[in-house]
Amino acid sequence: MKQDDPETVHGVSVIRGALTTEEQGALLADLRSIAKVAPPFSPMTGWGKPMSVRITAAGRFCWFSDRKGYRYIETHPDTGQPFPPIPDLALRVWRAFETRADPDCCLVNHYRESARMGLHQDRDEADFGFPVVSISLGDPGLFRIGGTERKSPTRSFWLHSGDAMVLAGENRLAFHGIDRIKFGESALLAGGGRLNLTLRRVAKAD
Ligand SMILES: O=C(O)CCC(=O)C(=O)O
Ligand SMILES: [Mn+2]
Repeated sequence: MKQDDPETVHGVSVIRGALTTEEQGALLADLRSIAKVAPPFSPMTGWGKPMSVRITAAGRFCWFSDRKGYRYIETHPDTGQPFPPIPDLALRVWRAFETRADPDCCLVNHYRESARMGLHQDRDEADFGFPVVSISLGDPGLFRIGGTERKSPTRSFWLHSGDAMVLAGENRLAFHGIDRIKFGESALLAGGGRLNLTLRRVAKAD
């Protein structure tokens, strides 16, 4: 794992190739085990349409959305079971950025061919002093980031397999999303697609 100083891409800290190809394969295997016990699902948006991304999680919390709104849940919506532990490799990436406490949520997003994620803020966590750390696997995703208001100007850049990125400081509450992916460009996922892990601290750290 590469833990050297992150580079700044359009004002965002990114470690390009934080995970080696071998580590990406190992993390993918961990995610497959997670998906077996916590099957990915498509949360409903506020206006009753399913999101194009499928999600699952590891750790204590999983983000969830339905007509009642957004929140974190502690048991899988279909199985009723708690989520499996966060993979070690993902914890090691988090600790390269934040050592005061470990994350209690590792959200896993799966983008298939035409999936995207609209501009949003990550603001359902208790303490914005903790970062959101993202790890990308598989096909490149075009990441867009703006400011703390929806109408703030945005800029975008590609996130590639193995890249780690952190939303902290002035970027912690920045609007961001994924415009599209370059489906089939990476060989990591046999059928194509992109996986993104976001590590978060949802509950207040003791
Ligand atoms: O897929 C990504 O890179 C971003 C994911 C994201 O913003 C989220 O899950 O809140
Ligand atoms: Mn987000």
